[in-house]
Amino acid sequence: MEAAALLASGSSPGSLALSSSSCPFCSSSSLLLVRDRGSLGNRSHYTNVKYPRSFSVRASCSADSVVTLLDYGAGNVRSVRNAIRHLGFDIKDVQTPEDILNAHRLIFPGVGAFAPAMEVLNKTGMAEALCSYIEKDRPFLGICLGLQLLFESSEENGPIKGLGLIPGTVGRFDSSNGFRVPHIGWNALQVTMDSEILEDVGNRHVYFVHSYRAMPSNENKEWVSSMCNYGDNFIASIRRGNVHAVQFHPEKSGDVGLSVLRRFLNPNSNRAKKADRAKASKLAKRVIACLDVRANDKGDLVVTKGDQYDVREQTKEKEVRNLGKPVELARQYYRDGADEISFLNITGFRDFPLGDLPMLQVLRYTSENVFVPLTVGGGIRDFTDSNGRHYSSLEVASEYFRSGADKISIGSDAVYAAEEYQRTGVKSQKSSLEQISRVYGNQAVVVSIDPRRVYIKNPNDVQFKAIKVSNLGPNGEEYAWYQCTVNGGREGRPIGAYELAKAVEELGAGEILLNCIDCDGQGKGFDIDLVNLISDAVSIPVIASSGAGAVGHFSEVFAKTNASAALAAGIFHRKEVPIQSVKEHLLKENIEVRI
Ligand code: 1PR
Repeated sequence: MEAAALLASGSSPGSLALSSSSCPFCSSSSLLLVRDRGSLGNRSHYTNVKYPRSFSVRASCSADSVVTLLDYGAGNVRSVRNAIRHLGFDIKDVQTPEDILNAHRLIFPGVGAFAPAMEVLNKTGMAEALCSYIEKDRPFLGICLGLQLLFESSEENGPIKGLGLIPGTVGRFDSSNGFRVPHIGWNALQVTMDSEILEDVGNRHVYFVHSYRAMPSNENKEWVSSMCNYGDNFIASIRRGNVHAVQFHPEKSGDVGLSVLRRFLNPNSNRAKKADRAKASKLAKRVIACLDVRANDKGDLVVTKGDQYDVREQTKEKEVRNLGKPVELARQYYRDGADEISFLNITGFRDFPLGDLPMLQVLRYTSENVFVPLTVGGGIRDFTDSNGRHYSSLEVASEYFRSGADKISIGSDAVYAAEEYQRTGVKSQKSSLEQISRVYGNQAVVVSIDPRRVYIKNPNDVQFKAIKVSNLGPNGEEYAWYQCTVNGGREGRPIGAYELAKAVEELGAGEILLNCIDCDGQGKGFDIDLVNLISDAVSIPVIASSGAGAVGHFSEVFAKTNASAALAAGIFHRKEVPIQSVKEHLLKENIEVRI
C-alpha cells in the first residue's frame, strides 16, 4: 500500500489521487478518496487569489448547455474543464451513479492507471451506470483511459477486467523495435469510419500521450472509427451511434482538438472547414517554446533568458533581463503554433515553489486558453518551511498539476536521486522522481538535465562516459564528458549526463529535456554530439534544448539525431524567428511537423 500512504500524505485541497501509469492528463487520484486535507497548511495563501470568471460554473443553465463530467476524483482534468468552458458549456460533475444515468451528454476523461480506475468505478457503482448509459446509446465521449476502460481487459499491471463493452484488449507499446515509449506527441489518424466528431481533423495531427493502447481485431472492427500507427496500428478512436471515445487528447490538440469537442458537444455545429495544408502521416517532430521565469529585482514575475545561464544584463545595474510577461508570451506561442510550452521557474531551487503563488497563477491563467501541453519545472523537491511544516515533492508537483500543468520537470533533485541510485544500486522509491511518476505516470515526469562540457585528452581519464567531439577543445582536446550540474548550473556534480539519463529512465522519467550550458543562449546550434549521446542511450523521448539561432538548427538536430522534439527560448522571445518559420522550414526539409 505504498502508493496509498504516499497519496495520503501527498494529496491536496479538493483532490483525490491514484497511482497512474497510463496517462498524465489523466493524472493522479486515489481510490482512497483522499479529500481536501488542506495540504498547503496555510489556506490563507489562497484567499486572495482571484479566479477569472470563466472558472466558475454558471448556476442556472439549460440542459443543452450542460455537460456532465465523470471525474471520479482523479487529479488533473483541468484541461478538459477549461476546454469545455472555453466552448461555452457548463459542467455538472458526477456525484452519484444516477448523475450518469440522467446525463444529457457525458464526458469521461479517464484518469490514472487502468486497475485503480476500474476499482473506483466498480466500488462506486459507476461501472454499472456507465454500461447502462452506453448501452442505451446516450451521448458519450471517453478520452484516453476513458476509451481503454470500455474494452474487455488491460495488461496494465494485469490482466485487469474492463467494462467489457467492446471486444478486445489493451496492451503496452513494444519498445524493442526502436519506438520510444511512452508514445508522446502529435500523430496522424487514419479515419476508417464516418464519425462526425472527427470531421475537422482531416490531415492534421492530434496529441497523444500514453504507454498502453487498444488493439484492433475482427471482433471490434465495427467500433473502430480511426487508427493510428506507432510501431503497429492501434485504435485511435471508436464510434457507435452516439458513443464516441478517443485515445488522443482533444483538450490538448489545439484548435483541431477543440473542434472534436465542439462537434461532440454540439453535433449541429457546422463550421466552415479551413483549407487543409497539413499532410499528417506519422508522429511529428515537436517544436517547443520555453519560458524561463523568475522574479526580477522589483518582485515581478518575468520571462528571462540568459547566456550560458547568466540572466542578468551586462550593465552596471546588472538587472534581470526582462523579455516579457509569461502568460502573454505563452498565449502568443500557442497562437504561433508551438507544440508544447515549458515554464521553468529558474530560481525554484532556492525558493519554495508553493510560496510562489504568481507562478501557480501563471499556470492557471495560461491553461484557460492554451490547449497544447504545458510543462512546468523548478523547485520540485521535498521542503520544510520556516514553521517546520514538511511538504513532499509530490505535494509540490500535485499543486502544479492542479494549477494546469500536464507534465512537471525535475532538475536538481533528479541528479541527487540518480547519484544515490548509482551509489547504492537500489531504487529507494522515495525520490521525487519515483514518487511522482508512480502516482502520475512516467509520461507526466520530465527530467531536465543541465550539463556542462568538460574537455579531456583521453577518454580513460574519467570514470564517466566520454565521447569524441566534433569541435576540438581549447587545448586541442578531442574528447569530452558532460558533467551534470544542479542549482541552475551553479554546482557541478560527480555524475555525467549519460549516466544520469540512464539512471533517471530506470527511476521512472518519461522524457528528458536535454539542455547544454555551453550552448545556451549562444544561437550557434544544438550540441549534436550531446544529443546523440543521450538519445541513443535511452528509449524515452529526448527534447534537444539550448543553442537554436536559426531555422537550420532545427532541421540539423532532427536530421542528425533521434531527438523527438527541439526546444528554444531566445530566438522566439527576441522575435528573431517565428515558430511558424521553423515549421515551414522543417516541412521543406521533409521533416514532419504539425501545422
Ligand atoms: O533544479 O529542479 O529547481 O529546476 C530548475 C530548472 O530551471 C531546470 O530545468 C534548469 O534547466 C532551469 N534553469 C535554472 N537556471 C537557469 C538559468 O538559465 N539561469 N534555465 C535555468 C535553463 C535552459 C533552457 C533554455 C534553453 C534554450 N534554461 O530551458 O530555455 O537552453 O535556450 P536558447 O534557445 O535561448 O539557447 P530545479
